Amino acid sequence: MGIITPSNKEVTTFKGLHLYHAALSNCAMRVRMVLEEKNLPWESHHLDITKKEHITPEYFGINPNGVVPTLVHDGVVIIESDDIIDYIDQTFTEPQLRPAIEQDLERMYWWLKSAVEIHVTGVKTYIYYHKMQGKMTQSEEQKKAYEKLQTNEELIQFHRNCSAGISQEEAVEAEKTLDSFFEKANAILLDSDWLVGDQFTLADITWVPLHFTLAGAGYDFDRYPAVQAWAGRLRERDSFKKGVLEWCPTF
Ligand SMILES: N[C@@H](CCC(=O)N[C@@H](CS)C(=O)NCC(=O)O)C(=O)O
Repeated sequence: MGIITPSNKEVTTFKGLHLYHAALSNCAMRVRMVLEEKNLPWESHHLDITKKEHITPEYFGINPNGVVPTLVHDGVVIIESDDIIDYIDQTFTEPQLRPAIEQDLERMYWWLKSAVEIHVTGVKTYIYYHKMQGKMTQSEEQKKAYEKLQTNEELIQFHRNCSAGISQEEAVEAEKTLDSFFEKANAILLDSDWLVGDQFTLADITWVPLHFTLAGAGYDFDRYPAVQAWAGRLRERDSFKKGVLEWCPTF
């Protein structure tokens, strides 16, 4: 996905960095952390997703999936958190948040893509079941408005399912998916401070908001002590304090 042509042309006149985001969104936390790591000034367009502020024709005209985050840089619109953080790192190169070695770069992208791939079936399902039940339910009227704007079938199905109530079986499957990734992360982090090579990269920034929000939703990280130690190191960074905790002190 990455760069798109928005139907809402207003944003194409924007100058500088503008971020459409939500305080509690783990996808938005990644982007805020990267902006802080690079010390870049940015303008906030906050949308309270629990109040459905993102479900408007104006916002779907900027992000056709109607999700946060969306970055607008000098009128260029970028969607999908993994593509956004990659774009920022390639555009504003200091400090570099990617490894120099090709093989490590592939590993870094694997962690980025994996997080996006399991977002709905793993992360969102687990969090909505354990933490957000009731909070994101759409009324009949909201459902109609949403389905008129939304063309992404996976998201339509997810929100229908959410309003009907995510089942325990789905939540258990989501947990299994998450377990497989955190087991792998734990094995890597037993011998290394960071997920890829010996360098702090976009891979760590991608996954630490998942640790933060999943822990807040009751996911048991005590099974993964090396992951816990890694999250502790990340929590010490200013980018975590500013990009995550200042917006969302607790999840
Ligand atoms: N693949 C997208 C997922 C974005 C996403 O699902 N964002 C959530 C917050 S973390 C959202 O906007 N949820 C509101 C909704 O689904 O209506 C990305 O990585 O940017």
